[in-house]
Amino acid sequence: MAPPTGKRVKGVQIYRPFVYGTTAKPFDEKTNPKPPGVPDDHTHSWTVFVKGIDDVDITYWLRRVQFKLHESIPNHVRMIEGEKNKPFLLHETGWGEFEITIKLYYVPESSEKPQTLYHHLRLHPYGRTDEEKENMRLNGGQVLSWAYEEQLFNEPYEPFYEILTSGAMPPASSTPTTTKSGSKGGGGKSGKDKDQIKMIRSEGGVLERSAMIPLTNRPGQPFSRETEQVEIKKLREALVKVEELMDKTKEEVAGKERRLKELKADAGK
Ligand code: SLL
Repeated sequence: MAPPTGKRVKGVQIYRPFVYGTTAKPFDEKTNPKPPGVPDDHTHSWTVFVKGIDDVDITYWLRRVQFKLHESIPNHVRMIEGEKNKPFLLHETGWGEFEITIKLYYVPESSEKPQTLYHHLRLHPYGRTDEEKENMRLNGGQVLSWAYEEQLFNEPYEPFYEILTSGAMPPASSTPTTTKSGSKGGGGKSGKDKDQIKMIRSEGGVLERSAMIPLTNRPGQPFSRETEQVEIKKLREALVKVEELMDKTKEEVAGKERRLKELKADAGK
């Protein structure tokens, strides 16, 4: 961690969305043949990654990522250096699921300490329902376990603030702001930039160094406002169900209390 340079930008919080997780595929002669030299007991190939939402570059704030794998894997601690416009990723083969420790190292200008995430490598289809598991199986046999996360930089140092915001174009007026506080958003961009923003937004994409979430899902990009709305709808429906169950339980309790009263009254006769 480099010593801090400059002052902190007070009252400003900047967040940057990112995605991390694993993608696994069983070995199969036709669709995923086992490369030579892979041990007999290995059943899957898999990838663990950290990347920008919609695959935008994140190496301007994330310098390197350490993946700590299961100790049974040779050379199980791997450091991946950031390469512009490329995800931090690592390919492996194996037979079992385990927890991967993912340590994020930020660019030196940030003066931020590294942070650790934990992720369970999934090799086998999973889900709350059989339907969810089946959907996963249909996805070309691939098992995706991806998580959306937001990295928050609270009151970043001035040089880092410049890095974070230079090239982060201002969002169009109807879209979320680049900084959560919105106090310094790199304003005053030309009409041409705004047209570009509108165009990219209408296609559901996000801009380089922006904190925008895509509007819609596209192939290979499962995180968007659309997904969020679907999740919110599911939660609302679940809440209605819980309320119905609670009402039913209350009615049952009231019925039992009435019955108890009757029995007591009878016993007292
Ligand atoms: C399990 N607790 O029993 C877990 C451990 C370990 C997985 C899983 C080895 C790969 C290699 C491998 O897949 N280990 O030898 O390179 O399920």
